[in-house]
Amino acid sequence: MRHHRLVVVFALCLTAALHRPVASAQPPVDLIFDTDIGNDVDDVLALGMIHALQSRGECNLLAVTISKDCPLAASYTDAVNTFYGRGDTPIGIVQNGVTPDPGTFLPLVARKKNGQPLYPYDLEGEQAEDAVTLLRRVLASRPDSSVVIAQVGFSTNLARLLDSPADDLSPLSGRDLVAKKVRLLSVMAGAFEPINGNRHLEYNVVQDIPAAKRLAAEWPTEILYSGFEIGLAIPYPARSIQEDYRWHPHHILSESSIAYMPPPHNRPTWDLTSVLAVVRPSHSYFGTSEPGTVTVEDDGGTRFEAAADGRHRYLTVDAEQIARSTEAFVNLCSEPVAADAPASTQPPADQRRGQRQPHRWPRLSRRSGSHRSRQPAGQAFRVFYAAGRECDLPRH
Ligand SMILES: [Ca+2]
Ligand SMILES: [Ca+2]
Repeated sequence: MRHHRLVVVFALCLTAALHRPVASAQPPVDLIFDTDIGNDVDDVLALGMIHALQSRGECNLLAVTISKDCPLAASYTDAVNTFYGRGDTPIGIVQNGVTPDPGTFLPLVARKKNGQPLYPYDLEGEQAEDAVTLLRRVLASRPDSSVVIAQVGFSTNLARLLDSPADDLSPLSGRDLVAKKVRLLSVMAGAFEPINGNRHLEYNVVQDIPAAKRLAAEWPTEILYSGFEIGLAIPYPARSIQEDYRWHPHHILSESSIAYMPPPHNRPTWDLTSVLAVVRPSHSYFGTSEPGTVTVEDDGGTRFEAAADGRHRYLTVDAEQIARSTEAFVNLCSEPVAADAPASTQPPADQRRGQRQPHRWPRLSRRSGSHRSRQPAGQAFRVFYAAGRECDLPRH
């Protein structure tokens, strides 16, 4: 009898373990994602990867703040968060910022199928909170030295945060609030190697040089820079975009990638590197430089000078690390949404009909024929891309 009970308890524990995300040995990283989402698609893959890491218990997305001054970017971000079952994630957006054009894939949020939105959201961009206000509110609510920020766009929001005065959210100035609450800032910006033999003026810096200069000079915590050369060395495989997302008939990551730049195209993983490096620091996906100081020059160039007491480092990567980080990016970005995600992330009802497990995504099956064999390679994406051709071609 006692033996029987033990078996039952063991079976229940095993069942529970199989149906819960694998918890990391480390506590989840409290993360703020500051992004220029809409300008290039690596921001989107990075946000999807954050959600996969959160589902695995490795991070906790506190807020998304947007440095691209386009209201549609806030709605699109809400749609991505909703796709992953986290539509209540706070979103803030820059006021009077740069790059206001909607670009190529933000307009996907308007797409409908059978009269229903393909990517539901409930945040109209004009209603999004001011990014600096949201940053102050979130930081003030968190334990000291606990928050990690990944900035993968312009430095506009974080430079303004430094300048923000005490208010009813916190008695601290922005600079003091950051010094108290932020543990680490991870930044995709700059270049710390020549690119094709030339000094490279990196986009995220060039779009708001004064803000990038102030961030480098005045930000009070350690900064980990991912230079242009790191993401460039780790291309996200086009094969993955074309094949690994078919568990969903309209996956927002793959369809945004295709709207941005039609495959086959191995897009660099710039923004993904800044996230993975700080959520999984113990995995050695990257190396780091010695400590030093980054200076942003008047034309947007970045210069690093080693110094034992410097607060800055930059990422390095070797061939073995490129192979391992690529594998991690592909697996995390394309990982199916947890089966217990809210209904908003499920496929439309007409696509669920006839499935034996209506609350689960369609899964690839070797025995019954894979998605690929039932659906000729690339067909679903080509059909959708044809429907989305009013989108502009990529600008760079
Ligand atoms: Ca929402
Ligand atoms: Ca970006």
